[in-house]
Amino acid sequence: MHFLLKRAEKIGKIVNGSKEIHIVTHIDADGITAGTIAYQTLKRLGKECSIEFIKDLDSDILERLKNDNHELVWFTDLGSSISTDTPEISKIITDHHACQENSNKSFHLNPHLFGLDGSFEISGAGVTYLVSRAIDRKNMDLTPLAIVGACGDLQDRRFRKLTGMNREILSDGESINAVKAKMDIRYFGRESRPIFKMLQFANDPIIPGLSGREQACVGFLQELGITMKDGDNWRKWIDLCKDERRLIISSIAQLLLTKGFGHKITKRIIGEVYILVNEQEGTEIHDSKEFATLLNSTARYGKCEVGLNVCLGDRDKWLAKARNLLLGHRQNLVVGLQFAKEEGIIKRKHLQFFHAGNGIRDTIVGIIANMLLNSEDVNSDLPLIGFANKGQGEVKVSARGTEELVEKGLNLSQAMKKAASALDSIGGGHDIAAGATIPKGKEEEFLELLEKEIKTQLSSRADVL
Ligand SMILES: [Mn+2]
Repeated sequence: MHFLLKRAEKIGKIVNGSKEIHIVTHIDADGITAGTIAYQTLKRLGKECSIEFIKDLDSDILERLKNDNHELVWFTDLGSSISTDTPEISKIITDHHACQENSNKSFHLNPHLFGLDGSFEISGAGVTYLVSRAIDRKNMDLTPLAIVGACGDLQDRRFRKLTGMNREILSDGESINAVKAKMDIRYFGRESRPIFKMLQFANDPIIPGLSGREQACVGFLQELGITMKDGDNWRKWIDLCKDERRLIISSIAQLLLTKGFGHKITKRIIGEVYILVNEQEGTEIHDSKEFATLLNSTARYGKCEVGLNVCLGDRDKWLAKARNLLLGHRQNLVVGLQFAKEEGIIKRKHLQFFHAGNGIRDTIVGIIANMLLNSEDVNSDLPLIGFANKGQGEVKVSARGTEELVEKGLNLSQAMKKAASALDSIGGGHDIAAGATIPKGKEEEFLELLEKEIKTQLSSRADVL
């Protein structure tokens, strides 16, 4: 048995031996699904339990948790940063963020402690699921949540499908017919967005001439003879017949190839998508990526309880609330993207950045940075850093890279952590996407520190090759 699974069993025993457990989880799709898996597991065991959602595990929160005197605190999708200290809190941790090797503690389940890569082989929801399954095989019905969590953290991106330990979780889900993997177009919105909208927001890969251009997408479909409406309803990708889908895919491929994008990028159009079999087709919760986005749009606006209730199975009032939040989120992204473009992206030698001030919420500046980096208007050769005011004299920093840059040695988690700690601040995350919170007014100093780190990362790898 994999050592990781042995650790999951050990942690399961700690859960079994406790009566009262408080869950602390991260506010994003992976965090909400991780928290829900833990919560369901405890409810089923008849434990007394509670849950809270937080942005970062800062010293104020730790201080409060110490005073709260819970019998056990279960940190999900966060906590790896505190595994070596805070003995005052009796805890278990199921996280996948980068951690120090000396945090090899029996209460900490983290892929990085077992030679696995937490940025794509398993998510916070995934490791939490392993503990849940170790406690009771019946909890295998929670696999859809683990898959949604992995997709929420873009773990299917690198190989255009889930790999590593995620694959084992997927096969659990398939074995009970709760999840189904299939090859299809990878663009977001297959199930719930009009086709021209799906194309307009296509970003991995971008479609030259179409991404970001609504009218061009409508024209493209008209030219191909695709009927866009069925009566009063916009047709979606899943409403198209096989020939129509094939025609669109081959036309996009042709566009990419004639613009010199090459086969490696062109084949990214197609990949595995994950269907939650028990949900209604054509809704935002039938496709794992769309489900993750729905959850993100509850979390980013401080409404995690909405996402939690949807994950717990509500398909009525809470789902309606989540859909409303999603509409608002889409609107904010459109406005935010426009704002960042107008503010302008400033290029330096080893990075590029924008400062949104109060123009973009700190909770979505990372998504905006990612969308910009993958858009036609922005050069993707340099990592992109976005700043947004957080209030209380703090600034949120979000850094996004590309797979190509990571292959060249970029590790934004390390770079952000180092630059932030030089300012007595906290930063970290994943190699391709990381964040930090710094004091307002220190932006230039931070950029200089970060640029130095990135330069070192990218040049040291070049020496080896
Ligand atoms: Mn996560």
